[in-house]
Amino acid sequence: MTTTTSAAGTAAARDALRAQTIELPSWAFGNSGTRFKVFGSPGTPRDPFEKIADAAQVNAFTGIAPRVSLHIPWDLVDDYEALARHAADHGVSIGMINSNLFQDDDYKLGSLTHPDAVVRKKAVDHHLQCVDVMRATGSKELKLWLPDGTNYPGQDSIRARQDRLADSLAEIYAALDDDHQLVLEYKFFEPAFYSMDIPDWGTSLLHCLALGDRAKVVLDTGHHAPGTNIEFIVAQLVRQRRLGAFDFNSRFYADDDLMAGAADPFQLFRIMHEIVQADVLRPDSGVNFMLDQCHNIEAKIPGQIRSVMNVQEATAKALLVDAAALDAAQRAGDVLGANGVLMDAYNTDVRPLLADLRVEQGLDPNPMQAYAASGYAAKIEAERVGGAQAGWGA
Ligand code: PSV
Ligand code: MN
Ligand code: MN
Repeated sequence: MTTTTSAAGTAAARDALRAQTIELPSWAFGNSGTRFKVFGSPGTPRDPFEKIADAAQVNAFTGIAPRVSLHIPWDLVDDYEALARHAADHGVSIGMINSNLFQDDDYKLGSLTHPDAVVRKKAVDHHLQCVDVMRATGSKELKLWLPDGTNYPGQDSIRARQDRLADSLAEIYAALDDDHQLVLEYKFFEPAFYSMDIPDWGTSLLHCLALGDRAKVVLDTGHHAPGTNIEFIVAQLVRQRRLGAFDFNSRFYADDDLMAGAADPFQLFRIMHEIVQADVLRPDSGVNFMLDQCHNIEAKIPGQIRSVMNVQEATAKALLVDAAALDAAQRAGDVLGANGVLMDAYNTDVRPLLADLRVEQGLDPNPMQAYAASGYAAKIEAERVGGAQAGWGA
C-alpha cells in the first residue's frame, strides 16, 4: 500500500515547520574532544559573547534556532543582563541554564548525593547561583545532569544516595520562581561505571513526580544502552506530560555527542513521529528541542547548521505521515500497510519542501552553502586568537 499526503496535510506540515524551534548549546561552539586529545580550531570563541554570536549565525541561516543554552560555570560572565542583551542584539535569546557538577574535586564521590552534607550543600548552592543567572537572563528552565554514582558494589548505599538526592533536589526546586521549570537528565553509565544515581528515565521521572508539576525529564538520545527503544520512552513521558526537553545528538557506541541524525536518521524520524502524533511539536507544548553536541573534528557552526537541518528533515518526514491512513491500517490490523504508511513518509525527500519554506522566509534555500559563502568563518579566524576550550575551561 502506498499513501500520499493530502494538500491539507502538506499545508499543516508547512505551518508546523514554520513554528518549529531548536535550541543550541553554547558549548558546541567551543573546542572539545575526547580524553585523548582536544584539537584546537581557528576562530573558536574566546568567551560566551562570541559563542552567542556564532550561535546566532546558525539561526541566521536556518531561521529556526533562536535560543542558546548556557552551561555554568563554562559561560561565567560578570554581567548576565549584558549577555542577554547581547543575545537579543544578535536575534537570539538565552535558553536553558545547565548546572555543572562534574568538574570539581569535591565531587569525586558525588555532588547532590555525596555522603558529606557539606559537599551536598555546595552542590545545592551552585544551583542557587544558576537560578540567579536565570533571573538575570530571562531563562525559564534549570537543567540538571548528575554525574553522581558509584564504581564498586558496596562503595555506598544505593538507597541512601537516592534519599540524599531527593532532599537536595527538593531544596533546589524550592528555590525556583513560579514560572521556572526544572528539567532532570538521566544517563545509564559514565562517569560512574557500577551505578549511576539517575541512570534511566524511570528514576528521573520518580524524582520529578516527587518534586512537583514544574519538574520534567530530559531525554538525551545518547544516554541509553544500545538497542533501547527511545521512541517508546518519548511516548511514555509525553503521556505523563513529563517530557521537558531533548538533548539531541547521535551515537554509534556510547555518549558520542555526534551530530543529530548523522548516525541513525531513522531513529530521529521515529522519535519525531511520536512527538507529532502526540501534538507536542508546538512551541507552547512545554517540550524544549535542544541539541547537546560537540564538534571535535568538524567545523562547529556548519556542524550545528547540519544538525538543525537533520532535525528539521526528520520532523518534516514525521509531519508527512498520513495519519488517517495509518490509523485505518492500525485499526484493521494491517501490519504491512501500517508500516508502509510510515516508511512512505520516511522515504520522502523533504529537502525541496524545506528549501521552499526557507525562501518563503527570506532565507537562502541551502543554509550550508550560504554560510560557507558568507565569509563569517574567515572573519572570525582573522579576528580571534586563542579560542577557549569550551566545555572544559572558560
Ligand atoms: C552529560 O553527558 C551531558 O549530556 C549533559 O547534558 C551535560 O551537561 C552535557 O553532556 C555537557 O557535555
Ligand atoms: Mn546531555
Ligand atoms: Mn551526554
